[in-house]
Amino acid sequence: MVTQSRIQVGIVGKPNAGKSTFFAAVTLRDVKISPTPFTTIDPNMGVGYVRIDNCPCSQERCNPRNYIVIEGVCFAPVDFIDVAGLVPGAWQGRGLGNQFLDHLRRAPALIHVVDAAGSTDEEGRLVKPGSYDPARDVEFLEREISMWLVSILKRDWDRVTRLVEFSKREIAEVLLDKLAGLGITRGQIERALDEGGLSKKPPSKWNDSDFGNFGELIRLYSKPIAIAANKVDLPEGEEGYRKLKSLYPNRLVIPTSAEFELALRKAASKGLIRYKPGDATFEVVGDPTPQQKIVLDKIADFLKKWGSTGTADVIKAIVFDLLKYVVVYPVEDEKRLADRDGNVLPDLLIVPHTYTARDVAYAIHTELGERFVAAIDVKTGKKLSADAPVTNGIILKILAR
Ligand SMILES: Nc1nc2c(ncn2[C@@H]2O[C@H](COP(=O)(O)OP(=O)(O)OP(=O)(O)O)[C@@H](O)[C@H]2O)c(=O)[nH]1
Ligand SMILES: [Mg+2]
Repeated sequence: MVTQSRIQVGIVGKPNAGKSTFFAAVTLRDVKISPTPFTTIDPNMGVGYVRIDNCPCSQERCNPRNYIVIEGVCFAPVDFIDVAGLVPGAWQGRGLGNQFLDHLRRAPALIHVVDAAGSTDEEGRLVKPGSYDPARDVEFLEREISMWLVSILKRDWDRVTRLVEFSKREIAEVLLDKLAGLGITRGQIERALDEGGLSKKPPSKWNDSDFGNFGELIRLYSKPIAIAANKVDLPEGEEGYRKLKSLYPNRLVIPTSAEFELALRKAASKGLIRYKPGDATFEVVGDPTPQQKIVLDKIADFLKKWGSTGTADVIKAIVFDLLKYVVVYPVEDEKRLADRDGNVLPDLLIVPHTYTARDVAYAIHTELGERFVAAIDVKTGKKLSADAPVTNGIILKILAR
């Protein structure tokens, strides 16, 4: 059985943007949601899923163990963390400050839930929809995330200074020790030092703008952010979404209605409708009350217009576009695509696209990595050497000593 640790995704944004609604919609956890700022104080953690269309289980009868299959579509678990709202100046202690972001240390990517309808100001207070410019949230929130990284960097900076200037350790190495718990790599640190013009600058000479630049660069490389342009179900949401999309043409900006997704998932769990996350439609199978029928009709119109509620698209975009991960199906019996006990495609692994066949073996089990001889791409029958990269959707048999 594969025991690879799951991808963790942090949900961030200002208060009242819909973070907990998004979280509840993807994890079905019952959490506090309300139209007042700072509803969430302690973080919510839960498991949601990334949708994998065209997985082999659309044709095979799978016996999944570490993922699920609904109507031929695969869903792999992802951990989500919903934290308190950030306001401008959080890094200086405004609102609830930024210390709570420490819960996101392990997350390799973030979802920024933005109130695209402009119905809340920068502190999350309700305002007339359309009267607040959602682009301001993108600017301030990303700065707050950078400043959080800077605050971690600055903790015990004297030690960095001593190690680099007196013990002559390399700055990249010292910073790696300091930042490794954030999932930051040496390559990312070197790149940020280089681009910030800081590779040669003694740590004792770093000024606020050096810290700021470094924080900004390391955020870009280590905590990529997808933007969920939320509340597009409100009439003002569409314009806000279009504005964000045109301001940030090279970013992932995805229109969402977390509220509608939550309603659909709740209706599905009550047996009122047939629906799975990411679907473009749903089917009424139960007996909704007239009130429920009105809501469902409204959501059906929304889906016709937007194609989906967007939440599943955000998760897919994070895993496959932002993080560029790939899906691998390890099997032991290549004829039956099964494990030793005949379970068909029991496991699904989501790994970085830079992973080699041997890295996958290590991800399955350290011992398997150590005993790795070669791998077989089951669909093509081609043999892969240890250093061969894996491709998305590959079914892999590992040959070991
Ligand atoms: N119209 C609409 N309202 C939404 C949507 N998502 C959330 N809301 C509403 O926005 C309000 C705030 O939602 P929450 O999920 O509590 O927001 P939050 O970002 O977690 O807020 P804090 O915990 O205070 O930081 C609630 O009234 C939600 O019902 C959406 O997609 N559309
Ligand atoms: Mg909340």
